[in-house]
Amino acid sequence: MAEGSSFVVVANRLPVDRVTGPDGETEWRRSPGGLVTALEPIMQKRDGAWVGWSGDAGKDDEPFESDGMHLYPVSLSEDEVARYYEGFSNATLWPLYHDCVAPPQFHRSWWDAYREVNQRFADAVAAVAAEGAVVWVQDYQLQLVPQMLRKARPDLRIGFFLHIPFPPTELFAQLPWRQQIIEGLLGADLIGFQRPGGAQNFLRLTRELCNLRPRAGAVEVDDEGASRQVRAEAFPISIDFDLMDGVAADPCTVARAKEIREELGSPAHVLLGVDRLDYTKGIGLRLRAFRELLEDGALSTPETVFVQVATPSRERVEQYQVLRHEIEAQVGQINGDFGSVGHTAVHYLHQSYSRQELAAMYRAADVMLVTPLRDGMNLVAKEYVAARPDLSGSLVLSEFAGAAAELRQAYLVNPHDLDGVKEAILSAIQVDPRTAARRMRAMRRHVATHDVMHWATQFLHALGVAEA
Ligand code: ADQ
Repeated sequence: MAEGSSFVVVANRLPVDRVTGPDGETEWRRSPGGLVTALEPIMQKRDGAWVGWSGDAGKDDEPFESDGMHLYPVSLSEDEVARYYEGFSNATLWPLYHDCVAPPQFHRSWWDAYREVNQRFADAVAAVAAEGAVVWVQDYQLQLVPQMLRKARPDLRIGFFLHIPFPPTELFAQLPWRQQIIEGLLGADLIGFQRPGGAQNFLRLTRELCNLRPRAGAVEVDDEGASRQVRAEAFPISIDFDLMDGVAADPCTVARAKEIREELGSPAHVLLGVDRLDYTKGIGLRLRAFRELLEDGALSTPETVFVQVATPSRERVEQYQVLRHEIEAQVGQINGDFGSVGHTAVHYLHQSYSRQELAAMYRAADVMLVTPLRDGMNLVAKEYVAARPDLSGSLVLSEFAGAAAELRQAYLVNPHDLDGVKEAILSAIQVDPRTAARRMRAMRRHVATHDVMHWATQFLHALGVAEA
């Protein structure tokens, strides 16, 4: 194969969104996100291609160019979106991989769609990858792609990165198709996880389900008589620190942060949560902790306000509709009990924001609450740290977020321990500015030196891409 790209990224979504203008014309706009930022230099240098779904069901788009990348849309029918994406990916794998904090649903027809769609992605990559190309497969929606691709194209070097946790073996064992998933992943040369525990869980499963003998972060597999090594390691993902730091330091952002505080009624303390509206993020527990602090009289309104940004997410999946009602009811009750005319206790914002507005919110908040029940990494925690160039502000962080392993100077909490969360919130509010600055400086130093470019480079080096 003479033509094709020597570097191919494959992810459920393309790194662009279709936007429709006022006259009905459509164009592609780059979606925000660290992944594409981190990969852009290498994509440009190596004539990179990105294979992914456009986000619209039933659309058959032609390949196109964007920012020096070749984009190859994979089409999905309405029915496939329902079974492969909303079903198997988001109602089976997502809860299963997040400690079953919601019950995973197992349906054979969802699995069939997952397999078929993974095959379509693998075929699309096989068609665009040059001889000996490097392919980087992203995330839980595409776990069968490495094996499917290796079958079609044994010449490729294949990496896989899982953005969410990889569960303990006892939970993973519930999956009726557990062996197929492990075998699917074993098609890769390198499998990246957010935390070392994920890699260990995976390697243990290769022994339990596939009778392999993992050793020292790797396992040998048999490829039609030839032995091949598969490595499993942790590569904690991160953010573009300089970008967030720069936006947050911009005088316009500083002015906007001041304005936000004024709009909130110039309270003494602003607490902030920013999450996709997802049951893994612990939004309900956090609201309960805040409510109890108001009930106890440890905090009061209007001196303290809580801003919760809950980004719309997976709105067609039933569990998410239920969650939205629950959170909105909780917010309504707190505001009914503790608000007054002109003063709201919880400002609940079910919207998306620009990077600059998010940075202004981060800068406006004295205490950032990141309390997931389980989270692969949690980039919001790292963004908050990057958005505090003046070293003020405190981070309350769940020990069940991958980020907790790096941001040790945060107020680490077990989100199930309501009293512990309440104590941490109070400590974070009452901390003296010098201690806060010391903690923030240490966290910023870590994120600045472990940014998303560092993550991509480490992964690609381990995969054997010399010039990454
Ligand atoms: P997510 O579960 O989506 O990611 P997270 O890591 O926090 O969680 O990333 C969310 C991103 O969305 C952040 O960059 C944040 O700024 C942005 N965002 C949130 N609300 C927004 C809003 N209202 N408007 C605009 N932007 C908003 C999954 C895993 C994580 C892992 C990441 C990356 O679940 O554990 O950290 O992938 O691997």
